[in-house]
Amino acid sequence: MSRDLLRRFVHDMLLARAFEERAAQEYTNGRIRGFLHLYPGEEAAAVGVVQAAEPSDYVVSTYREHVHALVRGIPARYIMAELFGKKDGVSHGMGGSMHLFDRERRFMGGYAIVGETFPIALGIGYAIACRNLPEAVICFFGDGAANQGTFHESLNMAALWRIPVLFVCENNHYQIGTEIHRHSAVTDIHKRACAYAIPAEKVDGMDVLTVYEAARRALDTIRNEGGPHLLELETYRFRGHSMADPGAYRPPAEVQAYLRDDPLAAVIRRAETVDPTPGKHKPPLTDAHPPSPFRGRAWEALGDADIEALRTEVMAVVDDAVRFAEASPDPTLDDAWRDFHRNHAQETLI
Ligand SMILES: Cc1ncc(C[n+]2csc(CCOP(=O)(O)OP(=O)(O)O)c2C)c(N)n1
Ligand SMILES: [Mg+2]
Repeated sequence: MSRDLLRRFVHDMLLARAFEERAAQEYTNGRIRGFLHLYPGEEAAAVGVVQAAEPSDYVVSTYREHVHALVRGIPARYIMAELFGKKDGVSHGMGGSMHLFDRERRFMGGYAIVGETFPIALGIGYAIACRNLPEAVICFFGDGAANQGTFHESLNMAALWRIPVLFVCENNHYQIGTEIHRHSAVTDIHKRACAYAIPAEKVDGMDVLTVYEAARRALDTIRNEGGPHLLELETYRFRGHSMADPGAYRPPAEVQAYLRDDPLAAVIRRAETVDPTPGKHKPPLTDAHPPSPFRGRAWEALGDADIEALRTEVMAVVDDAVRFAEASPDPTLDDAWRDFHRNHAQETLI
């Protein structure tokens, strides 16, 4: 594995954690209002999958989407400004935390409605399939969203029409305060894909390298053979569902156990260790697949100084993002009115 890619993973995971923890602080300071759903604990999912995508692929995400947007390349300052509701935000302050959108980077939105992402991804994928392009859509969703009707409708049509969508379930075991065994009859979300003959795999979502490999394999298959694919990433959120939720429904021992499995600490440990041994990576949990491209390859370790330099770099990026967001003006009523009319002008009535 290249040292550059390893450095990229460490950089993105550090930036993700620092950005989200700073957003929590700014929410407490009263500078961010409304709902704020944070991602600490789940970073390996967004980093592994989005890094495996091509710039020509599309990403559709949920309301817990800041990190997907960051890894996709939206500068932290435009995301933070959107969280602050400011005019220089990526959605001009009209969307807030749950509605980041950047057409140029093919980041097709965060969505607040659970299950809303499926038909949107399907529509984009349909347009790709009609033109026979070598592109794919990545559709993130939570374990709770797998119980929405749109999940089943969209999987059925994606399989039937061979639509190039990679469905990615971030299974963090909770739907707000409801634990997965109390909201799902089948708790292995990937097993539901077989009802629509969609190939699916479940992997350790706390290990960024494992996630990256699985996403690469899935995207290769989509590009070479067409049709959808589903990945289930087992992960955990360290914070409550949103800033309004102290998360008291989770046993402290459970939270402690997952904290010991921190994906950020894990990638740093890995980056600091030269990997001499074939087969030491955790095998994926299900399904036969080709050998990992990383297995048996040594990589040059990053030293303490490299990691410290990356920490300093991301802290500077986050500080700059907050300064930028503070300095940005509020949108005016005229701005809102103009956006309203722009949307209205593009409505198609049938
Ligand atoms: C259609 C709909 N129903 C209910 C809600 C309220 N709601 C917001 S988040 C959420 C839980 C979703 O859990 P999951 O899909 O597991 O995602 P996670 O928050 O764990 O990332 C619910 C029920 C909503 N936003 N949309
Ligand atoms: Mg969940």
